[in-house]
Amino acid sequence: MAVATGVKVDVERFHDQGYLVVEDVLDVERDLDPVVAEYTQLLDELAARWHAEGKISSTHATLPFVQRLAQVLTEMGRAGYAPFDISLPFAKVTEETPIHLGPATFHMLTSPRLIDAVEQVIGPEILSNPIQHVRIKPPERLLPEEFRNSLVGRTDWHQDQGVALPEVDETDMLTVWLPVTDATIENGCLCVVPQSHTRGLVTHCPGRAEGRAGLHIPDEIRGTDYTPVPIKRGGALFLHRRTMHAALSNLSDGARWSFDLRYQPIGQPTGRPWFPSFVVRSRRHPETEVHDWRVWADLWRATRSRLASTPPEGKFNRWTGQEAVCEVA
Ligand SMILES: O=C(O)CCC(=O)C(=O)O
Ligand SMILES: [Fe+2]
Repeated sequence: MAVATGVKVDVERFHDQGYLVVEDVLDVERDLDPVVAEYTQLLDELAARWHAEGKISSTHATLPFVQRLAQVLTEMGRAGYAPFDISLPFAKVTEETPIHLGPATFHMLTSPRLIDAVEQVIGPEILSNPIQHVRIKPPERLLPEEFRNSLVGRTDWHQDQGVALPEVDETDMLTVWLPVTDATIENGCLCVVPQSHTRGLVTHCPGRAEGRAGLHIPDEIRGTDYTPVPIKRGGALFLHRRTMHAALSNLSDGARWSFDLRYQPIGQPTGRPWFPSFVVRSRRHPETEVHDWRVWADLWRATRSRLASTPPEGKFNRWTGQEAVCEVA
């Protein structure tokens, strides 16, 4: 149902707790259904192409979306997920590296009602930060072990500040997590440690310890208390950049599908300087706002070309694995 009035964000509670559920920030029919349609078509096209190329045994066209995705990914391996994501990898980018850049996704990212809510937290000069992902997680039991990573499987404990470069430390980067399907405890909603944003940046360790799929906060640092945050589609979870969070496994029979997006005041560094950002809203310079999805798509394509010839130098995060707590983990 379309809601005409604006969303009131409890900014005080956000700053106190480090996270906030904002309900009905998107219109399900206008903002989310087109995204589902866009991805359904994408999966259809990819399955047809990969089948024609002999890479998969069937187009699996009779399966419902998420079972079809699981089947296609099982046959394609990890590379099969790349065309769905809305970001590029850190390394080995070529002119052919896939990325999803569709109009419905752009419209969701720039939905005025969502940006009105974001504005209440970070002010009216708003940049879209390029640290952004789609996570379409099929039931865990349908995927092989190699997919136990945070895009398709469960997500380990981290602070978003901890997975970006130090340039992001003094910014007001806000994480906006949007469920496309209702997020429940069973299907792998996010969990947060309330008020953990007040503890400063904590050590993250590379994923060498058993059962870890990537950078994570060791349990000794995190402690044991956390809160699962189920959210209905149309709502959003706002996260402070230092709030510790993770996602449970998808133990349901359906999809656990979300986008995570980030916004920050214009002029602040993004933490991934080699990727493109753009102005979503500027009261001061409205002429700089990007409203055409093709402009956004071209920004990423131009970035891809640049990275194909000049890969980013240096490290992609600040951790070495030599931190004392990591060696005992
Ligand atoms: O959805 C997930 O599994 C992880 C999301 C996340 O870490 C984020 O939104 O920052
Ligand atoms: Fe995160």
